[in-house]
Amino acid sequence: MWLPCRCTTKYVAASIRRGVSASSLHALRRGRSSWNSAAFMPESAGFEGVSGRDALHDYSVSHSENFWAAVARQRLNWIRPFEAVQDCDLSQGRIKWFEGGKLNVSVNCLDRHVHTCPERVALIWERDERGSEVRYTYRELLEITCRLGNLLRRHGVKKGDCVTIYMPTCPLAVASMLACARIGAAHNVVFAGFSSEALAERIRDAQSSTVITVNQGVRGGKITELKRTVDAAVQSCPTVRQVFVAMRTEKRVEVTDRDFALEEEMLKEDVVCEPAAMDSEDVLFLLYTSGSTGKPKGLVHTQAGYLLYAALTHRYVFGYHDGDVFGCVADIGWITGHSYTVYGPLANGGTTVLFESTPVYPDPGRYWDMVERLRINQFYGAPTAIRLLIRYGDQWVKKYDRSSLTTLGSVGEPINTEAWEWYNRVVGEGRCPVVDTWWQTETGGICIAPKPSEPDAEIVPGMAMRPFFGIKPALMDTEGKLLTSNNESGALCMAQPWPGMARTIHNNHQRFLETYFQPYPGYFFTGDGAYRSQEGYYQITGRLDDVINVSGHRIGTAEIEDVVVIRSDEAHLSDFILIISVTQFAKRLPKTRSGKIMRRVLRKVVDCDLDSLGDLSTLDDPAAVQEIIEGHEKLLSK
Ligand code: 6R9
Repeated sequence: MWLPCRCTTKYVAASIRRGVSASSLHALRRGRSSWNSAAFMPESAGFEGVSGRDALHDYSVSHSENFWAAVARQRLNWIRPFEAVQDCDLSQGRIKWFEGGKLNVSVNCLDRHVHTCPERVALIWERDERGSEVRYTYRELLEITCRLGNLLRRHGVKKGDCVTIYMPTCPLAVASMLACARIGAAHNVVFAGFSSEALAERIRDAQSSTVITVNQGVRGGKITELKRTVDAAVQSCPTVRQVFVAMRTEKRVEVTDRDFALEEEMLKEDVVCEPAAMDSEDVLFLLYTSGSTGKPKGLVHTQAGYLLYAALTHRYVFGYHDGDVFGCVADIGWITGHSYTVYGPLANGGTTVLFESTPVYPDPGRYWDMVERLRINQFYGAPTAIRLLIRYGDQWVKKYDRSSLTTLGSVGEPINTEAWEWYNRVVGEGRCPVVDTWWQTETGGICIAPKPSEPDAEIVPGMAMRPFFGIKPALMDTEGKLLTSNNESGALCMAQPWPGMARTIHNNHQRFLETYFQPYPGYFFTGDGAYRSQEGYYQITGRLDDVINVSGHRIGTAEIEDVVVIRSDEAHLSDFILIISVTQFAKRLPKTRSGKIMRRVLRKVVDCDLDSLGDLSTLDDPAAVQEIIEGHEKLLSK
């Protein structure tokens, strides 16, 4: 693996400098007593009559064009300014932002920070081997990105091509994404845990001729033969012309005519690479999510709108400030890794952690040991990992100094109250706001989260609560009518476009329209259900295709799981227990590799509809499904 060639004393000096600037920033923040919207968001100084968070949110939806134009001008570096802020029509599924504008995403993530602070740390690679982290400055990351960009160009990768990246979370994976952006190619990152069949399907659908991978992966102390998986996959991918192989371990692997040693080839390249001038609406990347039926969907995100939205949400949902260390532990193979490990933090000139390991390797203290060692300020993880860690006990958390933490984030699934409380009380010592962030691959960035809010505004456990700037949620009833009151549940839709939303499904615009825009004409349909409380806060109740209908009441999985998990809440439990007439116990549930329970599979098993289980390529361990099927057969035969 390409390592920065610097002496260690420089790391020490850099971290001391960072420590000083971070603590002086904290002092400044403490001194800010009341809301000053211009200090909070400089652009808002130009928004007439706006003072306070709620007023700023109102403005962002009622004067959406003004809001996004000001933010886009201020926060992105343009090669040519945009002419139109937006050209969107949700009833047609047409979404275009900042047309006429030209920019380069890698310049926005790298060059502009190299000009102002070349030695600031961009990446801290928390390698699987504990305590062996490696830091990359902005200057170094730009250098490897340029070498990679030149290499891809020399090998014929052009604007409009799509490069598949099958790599664990590591600096060369980030540089590969940015190198694609630099030369105008799209990237398609495939989670480096997927099987060769799942990889092949995604390579074929993306029509990639170039794949970038590593010889072997290292995760949780185990070696995975990633290059071998690529070899198997490309057997059925006639489009693939070349495979670049980085060396994560010392192990030599078998090479074929189409393989190139990535680091060796990079050495031959220049450290300057001319960035392509991209249109705002050119494709930045495809990212596949599993569909509940049929093929996985390659959601398409474009340049300016996506980057702007990732940057703005990163800054304001997590309260990220210059000098902070941001620790998002999601793999780069997921949208969370794209938006909050790579694009959001780098667009903001931040320091971002690349976590290669697992929450329990070498022991269940791994996250908190890392927080202490890297002085992480914002930690962003998934409820599934939190629930796992609760079982190992508080001592694994308390062993480490977490005083650097200021904000804790959660994403991927509803976070049940018990997990939320533990995260807040044990991990955050009650002093860090917990932000339960709701969003999707389709939305590009966080849409609903407790923050930003006024400094003393309440945060309700287990609720995503407040729409982000420019986001206007809507709830629909079963007849497709808009629900306008509070204290109601319905299908969660978005009534207005925002720059971060996906633009299409690769090769299948029709499916894009049918899935997201036709169910509720004029609205973007998320597929999730939500409850709007008396106070107007949103709580996600789960996927609507998982909803259980009891005597006309549509009950979301989150609502049931919350009462079943928290057995102490007897009052609630008695309300629901009636609907659980038959219980099947299972050792484990079918989960995706990112930790989401695939509830639709359970439903199909209960319905005895085993022929239409849908896309299972993202399953962590298909054996779990088999166990459930067998358990269900036993139950039926009783
Ligand atoms: C970012 C991400 C999207 C689906 C989404 C919803 C579920 C995500 C959630 C949440 C409740 C939250 N989801 N965050 N449910 N509360 N805070 O996870 O993207 O992999 O596309 O999944 O995940 O069901 O629709 P993606």
